[in-house]
Amino acid sequence: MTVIKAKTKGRFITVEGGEGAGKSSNLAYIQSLLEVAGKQVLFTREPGGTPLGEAIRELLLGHKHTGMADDTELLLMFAARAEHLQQKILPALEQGIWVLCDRFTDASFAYQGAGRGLSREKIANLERFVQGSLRPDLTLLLDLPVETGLQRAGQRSEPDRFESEQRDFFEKVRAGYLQIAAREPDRVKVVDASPALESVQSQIDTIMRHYLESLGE
Ligand code: Z5A
Repeated sequence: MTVIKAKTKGRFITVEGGEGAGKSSNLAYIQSLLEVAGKQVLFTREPGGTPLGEAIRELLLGHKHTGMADDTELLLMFAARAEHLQQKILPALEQGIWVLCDRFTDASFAYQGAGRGLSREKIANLERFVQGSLRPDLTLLLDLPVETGLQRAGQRSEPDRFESEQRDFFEKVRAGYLQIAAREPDRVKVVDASPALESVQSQIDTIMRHYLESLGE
């Protein structure tokens, strides 16, 4: 059995947000801020990040299994996550590499928990099983009204299985994310993602600067 170490040398930063929140638009910016600060950064994403994880992502996002049971969806998210942690995230952190991840377990609490209605306890059990005590060091939550996010996302191509959900689902997801941020204000920093990109990046800049200063780096 692999023992997951709680203390690692690199830092683990995750970026979360609802539909069309602008994660993709801001991840390269966050990576560049870290690199300018002298960090070696591994950028990755969930679900996915490994060959097996990307295969699971196709099952989850594609339209082949539209009637997938909620428990199956949750277990597939955590199966991809277990592979991602063991094969990619933990080895990088142990080498002192900073890991920047597009979504992580907060997404399971927001989408499968708040969105689908699965119990927090069920998800927390899987979190403990798959991650041990490992949690992100810092999470940026890009928050914006559902309507704005859907309008932005609507400008893109064919919706995936999640993007095909109704507005009510995304409202629950947003509320779920904001609850996590309220519970863990030290780890989860909320960014107002509704203004122009320049203003969003200025907020991100402040958060990252404070975080690096708090580490004395
Ligand atoms: N999921 C889950 O259910 N449980 C889990 O545990 C995990 C994930 C890990 C895949 O995620 C799905 O998996 C996701 C949740 C679920 N489903 N959904 N929805 P994903 O992250 O790959 O997919 P996504 O959420 O759809 O992300 P995305 O497609 O990459 O969108 P985004 O990164 O947030 O947005 P964007 O592409 O950067 O921006 C959208 C558009 O808005 C684009 O045209 C931009 O140019 C524009 N934009 C961005 N920022 C601005 C500003 N500030 N002003 C104006 N326009 C802007």
